[in-house]
Amino acid sequence: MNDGYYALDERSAIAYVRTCAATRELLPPGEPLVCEEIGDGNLNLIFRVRSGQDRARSVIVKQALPYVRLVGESWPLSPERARIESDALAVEARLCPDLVPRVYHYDPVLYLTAMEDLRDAIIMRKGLIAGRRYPAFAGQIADFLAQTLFKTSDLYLDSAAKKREVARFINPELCKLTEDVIFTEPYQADAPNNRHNPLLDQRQIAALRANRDVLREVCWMKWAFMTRAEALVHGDLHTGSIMVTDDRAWVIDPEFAYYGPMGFDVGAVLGNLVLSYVSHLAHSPDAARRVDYQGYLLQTIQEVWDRFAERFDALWHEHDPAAGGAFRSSFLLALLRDSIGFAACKMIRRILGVAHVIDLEQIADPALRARAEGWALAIAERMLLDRSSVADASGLVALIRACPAPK
Ligand code: ADP
Ligand code: SR1
Ligand code: MG
Repeated sequence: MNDGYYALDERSAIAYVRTCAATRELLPPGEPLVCEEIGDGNLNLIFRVRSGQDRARSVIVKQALPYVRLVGESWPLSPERARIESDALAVEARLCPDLVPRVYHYDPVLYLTAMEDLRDAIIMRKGLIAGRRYPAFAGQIADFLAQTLFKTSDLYLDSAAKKREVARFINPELCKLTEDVIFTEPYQADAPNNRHNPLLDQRQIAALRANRDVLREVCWMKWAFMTRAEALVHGDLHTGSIMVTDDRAWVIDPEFAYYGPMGFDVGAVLGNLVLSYVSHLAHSPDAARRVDYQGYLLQTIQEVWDRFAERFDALWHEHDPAAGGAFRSSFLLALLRDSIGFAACKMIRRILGVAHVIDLEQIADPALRARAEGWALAIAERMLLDRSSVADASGLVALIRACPAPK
C-alpha cells in the first residue's frame, strides 16, 4: 500500500478531477462539477463526476479500496488490483477498442482509474432481468473473447513475449480469492463466508456437497484455474461486468485479470446466461413469455459459443495457416468442455457462496427464489458431470433443456 493513499469521497473525487490533466478537455477548469458514488459492485468505489451544466460530459473515477467492499475492512485486499485493471484495459483496448471503456488516466498512488463514462449503457444483468433482448450481443462478446484469448496466447504471441505478459499479470491475491470463493468454500458446509436461501432444499445442498464425482470435477476445474496460463483472461466476466445499450456492449472491470485457462472467461458468460434463464421462472410470470424469453437465452448461449469458436478458429487459421485443422477442432472441443465446467462452478458459487447475483436475489418470494436456485444447482451438476459428452453448443443447450424446472 502506498504512502499518500486515501479513499476518495464525493467531494475529494471532484477535487481530484479538477487537478487531473487527462480529463481537462472534457471537464475544463472553472466548470461546476457534481459527483455521485454509483458503485454497486463488490469491491471498489465508483464515482461519476460530471459537469453541472451538461450531463453529457462526465467521467468515471474508479478507486480500489484496501479491502473487500462487500464484507468490509475485516477482509483486506491489495489495491494493486487497480494496476492490473488499467493494464488489462489497455491490452483489451488494443485488441478490441469498441468493446471496452476508454481509459483517460491511471494513478498508481491512489490506485485510481479515470475512464469513459458509459452513461447510456446499463449493466447487462439488469437488462436481462427486465427481459430485454440484445441481438448483437453474441457477436460482440464472441469478438471480445476471440480477440483477447487468441491474441494473448502462445498461439499468437512470440514465446518470450507471452512469458513477459504472464509475469506482468501475476495477480496472486485476486486469484486466491477466486480459488477460495468459487472453487473451495461453496463445497464446505461450515465456511463462514457462505450464505444461502434457507428455503433451498437442504438435502439437495448436502447431496451436492457430498457427491464425490462433483467434488472431483470441481477439483479439476480449480487445478486448471491455478495451473494453466493459457491466455490473459478477464477473470470475472459475468453479466455484471458487461454494460449494454440496445446495439452495443462493453466489457468493464478486469481487475481479476491474469494468465489462466481460456474457458474461465467463456464459462463466466455462459454460466451467467444460465442463471438468467432460471431466474425467469420468477421474472417472467406469464408462461408463454417465459418460454419465449428462456428460448432467447438458450439461443444466445448457443450463438455465443458458435460465433466465438468460428472467430477464434478464423484468427488462428489466418495467423498460422499451417496449423492442422484436426488440432484446431480438438482444441476448441476441449475449450468448450472446460467452459461448461467453469460455467457450472460459477453458477454454484452464486447460490452457495459469499457473493450472489441480483438475477436471483431480486426474486422477492423466497420460496420461488429457492425453486430457481435449486434448478440452477441441478443444471450445474449435470454440466459438471456430463460435459465430457457434449460435442457442440447444441449439446450444451440440450443438456440444459433436459433439466426440468422443479415443481
Ligand atoms: P467492482 O469492481 O466493485 O465490481 P465495477 O467495475 O463492476 O465495480 O463497477 C460497479 C458499477 O459501477 C457498475 O455496475 C456500473 O454500474 C458502474 N460503472 C463502472 N464502470 C463504469 C463505466 N465505465 N461507465 C459507467 N458506469 C460504470
Ligand atoms: C468476496 S467475493 C467478491 C466477488 O466479486 C467479484 O466481482 C468477483 O466475482 C468476486 O468473486
Ligand atoms: Mg470488480
